[in-house]
Amino acid sequence: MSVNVNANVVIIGSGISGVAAAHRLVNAGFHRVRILEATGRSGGRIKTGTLGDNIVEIGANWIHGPSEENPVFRLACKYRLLDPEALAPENQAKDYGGHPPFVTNIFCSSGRKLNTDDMYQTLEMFAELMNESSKFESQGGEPLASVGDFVRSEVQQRAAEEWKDVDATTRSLRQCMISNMLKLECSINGTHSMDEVGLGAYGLYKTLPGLDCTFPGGYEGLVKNVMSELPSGLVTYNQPVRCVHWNNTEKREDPVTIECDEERIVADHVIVTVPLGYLKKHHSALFKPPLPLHKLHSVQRLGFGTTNKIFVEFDEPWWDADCEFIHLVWEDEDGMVDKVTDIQRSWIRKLCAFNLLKPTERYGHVMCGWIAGHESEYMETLSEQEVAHTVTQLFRRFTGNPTITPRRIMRSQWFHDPWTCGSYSNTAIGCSEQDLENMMEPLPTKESKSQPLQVLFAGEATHPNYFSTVHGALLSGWREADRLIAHYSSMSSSELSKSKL
Ligand code: 6YU
Repeated sequence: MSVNVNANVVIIGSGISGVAAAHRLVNAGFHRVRILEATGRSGGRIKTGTLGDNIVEIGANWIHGPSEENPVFRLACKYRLLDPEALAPENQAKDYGGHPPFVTNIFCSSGRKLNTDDMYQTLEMFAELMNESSKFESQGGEPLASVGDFVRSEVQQRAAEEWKDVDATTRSLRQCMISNMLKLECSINGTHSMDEVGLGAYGLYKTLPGLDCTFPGGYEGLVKNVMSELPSGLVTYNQPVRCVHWNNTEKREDPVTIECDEERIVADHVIVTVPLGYLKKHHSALFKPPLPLHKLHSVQRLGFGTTNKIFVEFDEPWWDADCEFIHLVWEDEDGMVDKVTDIQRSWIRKLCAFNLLKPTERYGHVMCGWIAGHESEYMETLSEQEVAHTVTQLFRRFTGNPTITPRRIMRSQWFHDPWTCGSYSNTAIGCSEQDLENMMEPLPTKESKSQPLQVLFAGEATHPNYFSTVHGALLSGWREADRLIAHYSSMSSSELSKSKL
């Protein structure tokens, strides 16, 4: 459809979902679209920075499942943003269910490097259990409440059989490896602990085929290219929205008023794309009247946790030449634990794994460390010097080299970002498909006789299967734009002339 639609649409947030919604609406002939963005930039959780001369991703890293079905991949191809390997048909066909295999080095807290083959069986068992965890959703039942409980219980049972000939030291080390893998899963899922991720709902997240790839020029290139196709001045920066007044029954012609610090903006429709972390914290101030209870409960039930990155650059590699991923395994953690008891003293234990930035010719010897949960949130409160000191001690311990010193260290701070309040969403215990449905439901709800589609909701936490990803966010923006487009397409010409055309 392309018509001249005069409806006044305001989008809150200039992350990928907001930008995608604006793009779709403008292309369909809506010419009164604007985005209000709290910060001074577009991209939100897509944020490219630098470490020395290197481009690094402070937020989203990979295209998860880069293949034809993935709209981020299609756009990245269109704008020529990818390396040739990412385009290779064989890479698009690879399907690893969200857990791509990396060439791995494993170091222990006593300063030893393990033979990865010795841990192969344990890593396989863990991968199998994660795969099994995702099956309960379609089976309609869950033997235990959380993914963490399931993994621990199954490892115990399977170890009794499969590890029965193994000596106590090896058995203990394998359990320590499970602790490490659980911590890594916390980072992947954006949760404090896998004990907080619901087992039955875990399978709601769907993966796409394709070997995860990165943007050599930075993920922000995607946002910039989409933005370049929008009219200039469409985004108002440094314009935080404080309150959305909807169901304005007195002035039917302007059902929504958006309150900013120094301006009140009227609109026919508003698309809210603020992160779930922001919604959890500010919903009561953000909506007048408040969100209906069922929607509010879904905002509260869905999980939204912190995953941060700590980039570390070394002068020389101390890992194998072909290594892509490094695990740091604490040898006193055989309780299959993914959280620390004394966060202030031991937060560093949660910094469990690092991926090496490749190719080395481009990045040098830079790795990206993953740290999730409350330990990660505490890390954000420390000074850069304190973080650098503790990270340096960690590497000295695990390499057994008392003088090794990183050249540079840089960390992200997503929890203390006031417009994000964490990293991404997850299906916490008690969540179901219905919560994601509720998240995307526009206001007023269907039962109401008031003017429809006053407040629409997009953003990663509103996608039923691709929540927590860039492609999920992008698709949610298109979905809500399409909802408005369909609304105006279905109006008769007399209705249209009376309303907004
Ligand atoms: C992906 C990846 N990736 C790592 C890290 C992070 C994220 N993601 P936005 O927040 O972008 O925009 C909202 C805007 O609203 C923003 O600009 C605000 O400033 C603004 N705003 C807020 N309040 C406002 C107000 N009041 N007024 C006005 N404006 C306001 N995704 O595909 N690949 O590698 C990663 C990663 C550290 C933090 C990621 C990744 C998530 C994406 O970044 C994120 O979903 C989208 O960018 C969100 O876009 P948006 O528009 O919705 O919001 C198997 C299995 C298990 C299941 N889980 C699997 C997890 C897989 C995901 N993993 C991701 C991991 C990494 C590494």
